Amino acid sequence: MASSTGEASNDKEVGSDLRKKREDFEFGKILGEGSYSTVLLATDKVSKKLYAMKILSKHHIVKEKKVPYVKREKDVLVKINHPFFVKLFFTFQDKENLYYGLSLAEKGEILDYIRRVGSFDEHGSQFYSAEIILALEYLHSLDIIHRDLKPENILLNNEMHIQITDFGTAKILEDGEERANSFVGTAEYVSPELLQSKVAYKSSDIWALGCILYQLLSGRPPFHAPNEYLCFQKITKLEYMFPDGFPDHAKDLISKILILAPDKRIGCEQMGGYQPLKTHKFYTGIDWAKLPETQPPQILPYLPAKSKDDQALTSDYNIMNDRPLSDDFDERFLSAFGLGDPDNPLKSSSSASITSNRETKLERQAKESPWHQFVNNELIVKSGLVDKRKGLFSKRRQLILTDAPRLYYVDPVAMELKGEIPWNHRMHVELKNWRIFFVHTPDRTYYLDDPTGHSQQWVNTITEWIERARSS
Ligand code: 3S1
Repeated sequence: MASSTGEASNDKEVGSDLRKKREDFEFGKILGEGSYSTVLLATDKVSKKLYAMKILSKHHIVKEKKVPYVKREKDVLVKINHPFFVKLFFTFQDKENLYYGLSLAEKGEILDYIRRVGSFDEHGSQFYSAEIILALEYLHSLDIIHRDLKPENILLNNEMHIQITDFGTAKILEDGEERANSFVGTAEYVSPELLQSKVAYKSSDIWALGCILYQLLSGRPPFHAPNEYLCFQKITKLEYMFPDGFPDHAKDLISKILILAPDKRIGCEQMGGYQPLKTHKFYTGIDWAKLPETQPPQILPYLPAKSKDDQALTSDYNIMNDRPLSDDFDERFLSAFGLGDPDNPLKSSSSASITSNRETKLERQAKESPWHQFVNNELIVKSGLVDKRKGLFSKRRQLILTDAPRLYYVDPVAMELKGEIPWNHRMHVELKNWRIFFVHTPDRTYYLDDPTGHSQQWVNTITEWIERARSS
């Protein structure tokens, strides 16, 4: 393994004091874990500089026959010098491990931001996909194909610019070589040619970019499926759709990227390279040369406004959602007194009566409520159907508030508990209009739509329980 970094021998010959060693660093939290490596936060004890230290176990790499991939990654990292890629500052090794000192991407994965807000607005999607394009243009100019580009590998630095990482599966093309063999990347971003003939082209990375842009705007990748096999089937059949509300210029661009033939995709060499991609209408206003110095836009959710009568149910019970959030009709004072709600028998109970009759009510709830099975024997305070929105997609859910207090959501067709909005003392609820309300938690904002138009009642009741939980 000594030759894999080519530095152990150097160490002995020169006896250099400059070479860093494990003891020079204070190690902190885990930043990420892969199958063959762990990345730890590390502080240089002398300079106090922070790094992302990638540590690979020599024994494990040899045992799993990953030596060529480890070499590949280092070769690529050494070649790369561009603001949109993580930088390799130093390497060293000891008896057990290889160590790579990488730039720290303080803000983590772009994937976390997509999850947090659902999807990015047009400006944010334009900006971040433009940064990815510049990064790929640079990488491809070095004849390197990434082969596993995905939102988990697109990190953000403190200034919120991208830092692409993970070159373990990258391929450096030899002189005149146009394609690379064998490796298959992550299901949802993998190109059809990689699936079918196991060859990757530079335009296989552009395919992944198309998938990522689609995900930035809609919240999920275009070939999303319950398992890998179905995902691969969708890719080879080019089976994807744009949900309502998807911006027209982005649709046009993605349609020109997600093309089965690798030599027909916008941005590939045969189609004139990066120029046609960078001058596409979707990128109007982007100053490509100044991108690394441009202040990134604030990440805002994409909540396009549209007509009132939506609810186009698809076969898998997703609703292509395009409801107006800009409809700012405010019923804050109108519904402050509350209307009768047949689904919520306990609605008007005072705090005192809830506790005094709790056991009796629980017994009745166990007998009569179809939702009782999901709530761990807690008393249901309010429950009703809402559309739980993620990006441009939404799903019909039974939202259940209990006196724990907890907020559960259940798939009302499958009658399956799907999850829970984690209760947190720092959470708050925001009324948007008569149908839409937000539950803000430290990790995520939940966009909820009460199709009956009584969002105010949800806001009131949840707020009441937040305050009650806070004061007790
Ligand atoms: C393993 C799995 C590692 C995290 C942070 C997933 C890599 C990771 C990582 C950094 C890096 C991930 C690389 C360079 C970092 C991605 N700098 O800060 O979350």
